[in-house]
Amino acid sequence: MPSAPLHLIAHVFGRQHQSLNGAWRSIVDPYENGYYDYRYQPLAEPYGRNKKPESISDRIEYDFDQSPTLTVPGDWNSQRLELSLYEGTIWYKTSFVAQRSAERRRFLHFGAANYQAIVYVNGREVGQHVGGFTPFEFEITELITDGENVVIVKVDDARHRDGVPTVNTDWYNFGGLTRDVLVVDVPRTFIKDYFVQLEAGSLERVAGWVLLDGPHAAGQPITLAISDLGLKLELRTDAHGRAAFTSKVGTQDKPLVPWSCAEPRRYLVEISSPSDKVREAIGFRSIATRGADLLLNGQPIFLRGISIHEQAPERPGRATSVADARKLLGWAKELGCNFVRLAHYPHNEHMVRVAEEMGLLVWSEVPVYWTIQWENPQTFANAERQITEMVQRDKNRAAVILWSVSNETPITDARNRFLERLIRKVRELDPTRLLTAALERHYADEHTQVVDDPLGEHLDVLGVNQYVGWYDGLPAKADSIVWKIKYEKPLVFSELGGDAKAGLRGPAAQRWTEDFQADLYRHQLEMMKRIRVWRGLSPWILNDFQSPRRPLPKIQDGWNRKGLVSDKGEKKQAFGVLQGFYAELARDPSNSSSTKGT
Ligand code: GCB
Repeated sequence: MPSAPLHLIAHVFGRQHQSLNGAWRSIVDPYENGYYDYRYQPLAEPYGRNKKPESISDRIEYDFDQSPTLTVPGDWNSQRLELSLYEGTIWYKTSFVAQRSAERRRFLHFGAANYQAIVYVNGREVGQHVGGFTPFEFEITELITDGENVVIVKVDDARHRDGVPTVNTDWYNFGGLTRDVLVVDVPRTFIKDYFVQLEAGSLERVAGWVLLDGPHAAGQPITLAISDLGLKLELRTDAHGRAAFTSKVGTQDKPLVPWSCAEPRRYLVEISSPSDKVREAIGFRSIATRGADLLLNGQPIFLRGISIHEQAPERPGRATSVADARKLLGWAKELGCNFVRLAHYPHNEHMVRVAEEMGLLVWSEVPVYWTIQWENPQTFANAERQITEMVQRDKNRAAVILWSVSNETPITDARNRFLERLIRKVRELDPTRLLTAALERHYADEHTQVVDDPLGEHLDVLGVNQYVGWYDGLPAKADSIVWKIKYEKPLVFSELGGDAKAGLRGPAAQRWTEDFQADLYRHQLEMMKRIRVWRGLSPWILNDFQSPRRPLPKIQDGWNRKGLVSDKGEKKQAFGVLQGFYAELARDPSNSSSTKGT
């Protein structure tokens, strides 16, 4: 079976395209009857063929056009009550009108489908994709017919022990075509991809490449211009259609204003080839470490963050739209954040683009979560592919400063080898950003927490999840904890926190109350201030999110309640505590890491 080609088209929303968002016909198929026969062999004519009876005696046992619809983008779970805990296959069908063209090529692009997709166009299988949170696309130029064209997708969100993530997570397994679907329309030879960023560690030089695809990709002239920076480069593609460059950027009259949280400046980059032209607003900034310091544009920065799941604000289901991104990230801004951890998988592209517009730095990660099969080569290939797609999609986003390879993974040799390979892969794909992972810590004695995970050696920034005061004792326990960090590297507490049911009040000692959560944050903040290498935090989490691991009636009811904002949009007391701390920090950054600490 063909799998989706690895190289994605850059900035699909900026290309000529037709959106396939909207109501798609759907067939729920728990036994995969539309794919396998009664001997469990793949059918010669799966539902993807979209067969219709040709005579009154024909027996066809499905009919997309009489079947109910599901909205795309969107998870199926929140759209129909009977699908709320459904895991398995649903078939989707839509159609679009097009004309064949000798000059144009068409690509069918999916923002994401959770978890596995098999795609058919006009009855032919065009390919498959595994991984629920990254984009994929197939060229369909030769399959287009004049008039109506039918797209059918088998989406299967069954969890697998060898998958990425594996069967066990603390988030809802939302299934379906959860992100935008587009038909992208490009010239025969077109600008497929480009990487335009500052050279690692530099504020003066841009470096990157442009990739042409098509019959005339080799030896072609390419112009790359950033007129607001007085830059115009004349390049030529090599035999592979690629043109690499490095150049000084900015002039005396037009100096580079780096992208920053206070001034998220972006520049219009225009790339043209003989047959194509693309434009995109791109920001330029540098990100580096020096000892335990994190430097944005050469200046030390403290990450005032919050973790976010792709949970829709104020309703069940996945966040899918620009409006959702604005709402979620608007809360982060209100909190006083300059940083968001987009957990635990790549979020939709709108989130990253809106974050960039708002001046929020981004940590982006892949769902290498808890207990992946470290020894399984297929599991590695799956993770590697997901991380490649994540980097490909967002490599030109100035907001993204950290790629994270994993979350709370148990230390073993096999795990270390797996993650070290993944790190090497990301560094090859993107030499400009920092690498991190959300690590665990352990106790050396009753009061000493130690971070000495061997993976730390290979990371630029240490992410550490810890729940002192929630899973680990009561909030006051934080007062006596001392931290020993093996590495002289910036430390970001990538998680901390506890559950509170919005509106539930009581003494601070009463678990599940807003008061308990607020008290926990106060103790946590004081503890973290004592750590010398502490350079940021992204507490768990911005808003309550759905998780089947959270059944407690009247309190959780299927929701992880560690949000600072409830599922109805109410802000809990702890929101104010963190907001107060961030306001203080923004006024006086020296309040973050005390030099007297451990
Ligand atoms: C964690 C996980 C996160 C969970 C959280 C919790 O350590 O990284 O996915 O949701 O704890 O609430 O327990």
